[in-house]
Amino acid sequence: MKQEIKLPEIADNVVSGFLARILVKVGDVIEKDQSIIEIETDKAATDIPAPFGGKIVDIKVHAGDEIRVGQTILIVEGVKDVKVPEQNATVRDGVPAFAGMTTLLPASPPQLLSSSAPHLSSAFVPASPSVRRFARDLGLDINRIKGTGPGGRISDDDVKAHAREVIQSPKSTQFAGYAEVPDFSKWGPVDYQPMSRIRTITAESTVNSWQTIPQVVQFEKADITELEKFRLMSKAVVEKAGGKLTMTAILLKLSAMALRQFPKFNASVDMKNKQIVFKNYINIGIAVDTEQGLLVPVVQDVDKKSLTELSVELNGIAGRARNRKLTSEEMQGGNFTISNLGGIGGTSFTPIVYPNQVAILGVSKSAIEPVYLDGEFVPRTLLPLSLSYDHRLIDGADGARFLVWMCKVLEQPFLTWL
Ligand code: CAO
Repeated sequence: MKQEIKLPEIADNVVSGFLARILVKVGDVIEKDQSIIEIETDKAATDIPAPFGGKIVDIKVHAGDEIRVGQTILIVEGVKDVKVPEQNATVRDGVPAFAGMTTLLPASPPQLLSSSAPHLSSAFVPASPSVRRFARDLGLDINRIKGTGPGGRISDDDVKAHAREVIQSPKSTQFAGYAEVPDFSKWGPVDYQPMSRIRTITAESTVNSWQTIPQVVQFEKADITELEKFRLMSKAVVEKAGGKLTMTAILLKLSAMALRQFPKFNASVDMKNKQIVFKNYINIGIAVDTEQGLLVPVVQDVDKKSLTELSVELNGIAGRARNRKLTSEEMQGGNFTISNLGGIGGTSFTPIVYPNQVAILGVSKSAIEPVYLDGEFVPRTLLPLSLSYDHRLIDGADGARFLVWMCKVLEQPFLTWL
């Protein structure tokens, strides 16, 4: 009696797979559960076992084929043990799998092979999971790689050859140029203005940051009711010294303390050398809004200066920024930045981390709000803060701890003296 062996279900919603190897040949006498073919999907390489034994009289598939569930693989004669249609399925990590199945993703969660897993398309690319992973690790699209193996199968060497092509292509070493914008005058009158140097630098630096730094923003409101009283009381002293005791000056002082307390925030990520650069000095950039655009001068050695000294220096650099009198040294070497938009308004915003820094503190406008304290609502002055940080180095819990610490000190500044 002749009997067909068909491709059984491999996993939920996987409708087909790539035939990597045929493990038997016509004339072989196979036993039930003997592996007959090796099939690969996006997530796993699987040996398909024979559901019954017998002599192989025909093989209906070829290496390199995409075969679908239910498609005939072999014809077997002299069939033994025909009542075993489930093909020795086992369950691994909650996922139905066959004996001999190799899950290629370490500690793969069950859903990887479940209904959320992508279906293999009819345009299935013949490449083993390890080759796919290799291409993915190099940032290459497997669909663009030409396979030189049987049936166009892609090997490691094909991936390497494609990588060499990409690296050597002029496009990868030369900037391809910005995209053309449409002719807006088709829809109404327009004026053209050349982009200033400051605008160009801001555009390039923010794009650099956006493309290279995975950013997360943490929000918090600090109760600065008591601090505001202190600020207003102490204003005159600072004014005598030629400064202005504003929230920015206070945050400068406080940020220096926070950077000492949380050194990760005073660091840079060096991906090229796979290292973190921890800095032992504390220089903080201050975003200054000028008529020409945004400038970010840097206050050096903030931790070594008093609040009065910082207020005077802040006044000086903000003035020089607005009068275009900053030196290039004053624009360099920042480890962290403060961007205070509270003098203008707004309840919150998400500042962008500067390249080569790992965090920036955004400050919005303080306002009196009702706060539930000791069983009643009382009016308190709250300062909204937003901390954007580089998730390559700083985890969510680090970000939350940093901002909570800052808020506590803003609420009770004397805590830092204890
Ligand atoms: N909430 C409420 N009021 C605030 C405040 C806040 N967060 N921050 C400042 N103010 C008040 C100040 O107390 C001051 O009030 P008075 O004139 O009544 O004293 C007023 O707003 C103006 O402050 P200032 O701008 O003179 O002083 P500052 O030291 O607080 O800020 C500077 C200096 C340079 C940070 C600010 O002038 C500036 O340029 N901010 C814009 C920053 C910016 O553009 N950021 C976006 C960059 S992109 O991320």
